[in-house]
Amino acid sequence: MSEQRKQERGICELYETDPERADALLFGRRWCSDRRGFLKGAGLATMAAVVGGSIPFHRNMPGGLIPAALAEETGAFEIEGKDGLRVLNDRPVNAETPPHLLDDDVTPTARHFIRNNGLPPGDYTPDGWRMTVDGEVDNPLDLGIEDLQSRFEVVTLRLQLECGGNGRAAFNPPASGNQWTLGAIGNAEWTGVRLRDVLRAAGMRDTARYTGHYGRDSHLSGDPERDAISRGMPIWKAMDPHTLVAFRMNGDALHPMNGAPLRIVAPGWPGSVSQKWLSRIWVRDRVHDGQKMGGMSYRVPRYPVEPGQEVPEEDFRIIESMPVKSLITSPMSGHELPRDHRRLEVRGHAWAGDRAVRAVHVSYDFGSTWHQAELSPPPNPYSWQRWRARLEFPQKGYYEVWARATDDAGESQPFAVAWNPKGYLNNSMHRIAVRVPV
Ligand SMILES: Nc1nc2c(c(=O)[nH]1)N[C@H]1C(S)=C(S)[C@@H](COP(=O)(O)O)O[C@H]1N2
Ligand SMILES: [Mo]
Repeated sequence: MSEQRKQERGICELYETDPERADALLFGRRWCSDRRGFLKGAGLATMAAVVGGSIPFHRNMPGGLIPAALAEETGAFEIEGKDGLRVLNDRPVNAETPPHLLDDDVTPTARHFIRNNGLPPGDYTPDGWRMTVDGEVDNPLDLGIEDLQSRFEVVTLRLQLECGGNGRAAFNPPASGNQWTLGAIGNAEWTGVRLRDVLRAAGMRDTARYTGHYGRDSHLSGDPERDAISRGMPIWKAMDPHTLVAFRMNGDALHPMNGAPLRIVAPGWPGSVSQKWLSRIWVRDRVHDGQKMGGMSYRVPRYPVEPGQEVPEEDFRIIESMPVKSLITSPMSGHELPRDHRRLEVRGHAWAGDRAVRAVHVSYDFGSTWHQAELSPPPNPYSWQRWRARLEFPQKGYYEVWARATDDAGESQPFAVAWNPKGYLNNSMHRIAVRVPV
């Protein structure tokens, strides 16, 4: 546990305690575009201008150091093909999208978050890539991407993918792991084949209960015997027609950090089920026991617990569907209305794991009154849904706009975080600040 904590320390935190190591880690990265080139040759005056003040101890600054002030800024570390993401960690790479950059109905690839547990494979070319299906099947398969395309129906769907730990940063007492705020969610358009069709072609036996997924990334330790992550799902979820083996993202090849050239997309469930860099599906006669299936990984207590409470491991259950949630994607928090304006369109998305969203309500008086938003149906099941509300503020002042979605089973988002030891499933309401000047 403490080892994992060390390895998963956020880069900003690392800058505070050990800037030289942070620096070394950053500069060792292949997937960083060469931002440091700009800083390396930069004189002290430029550096001071960038951080917004003179640097009294500049003589002590290690060469090539990216000032923490800059490191904390969105976009200070760039990942090729990604735009505006906030990098939480570089080893493994973890990056989330600020809510106002998630306004599109279809999340552009450049704005889809990244959650890596290990080190990506380095080779993402589709030619020669193979995936196997074995275990509780009569005809084990060994397929290339072209085989998938030619043997099975190819479908395109908009699918929500959210990390089980999205929102962890709000837990108190804090939970270890990536300190995601709001942006470990995306709704890209994925093209691939139905996992169901592949499993049928493999002649799945009656004894099949669960899938076990394997990818070509490696464990952080470098030990080839250990998997970075190997999770799975019950057969009924694998057989859902919206669970895909995907080879295209928004009409193009997958982004290397989003699992190129082949991945599972099991929408509505913790993102960890959606194996990237997919190489094997092991059909099992029992619940899979791969890396991060056991212990407290992607598990929550079976009953409500007090913040900070110790929960015995046998009282945990595997997370399945993610809970109902929404985001305000416009305006950005901190928005100030122009003078003499009182009206504002507020909009965003809502989603509900395996369920659909039935309603979204918005409040600007700290939850005293609620206004029903206009809500669009999903273009296909498992896509997030657009909502909009037109608000009129009664007078000048500071407001908070809160959004609360309700799913088709009547469950709504809570105001407070329902605490659990590993910081999963935080679906508390998103709120933004709005100022009405006059
Ligand atoms: N092979 C592999 N697959 C993986 C992971 C990983 O580290 N390795 N991370 C998982 C987790 S925890 C999440 S939330 C999603 C994130 O998908 P994304 O990085 O494309 O957003 O991928 C999942 N699939
Ligand atoms: Mo995740």
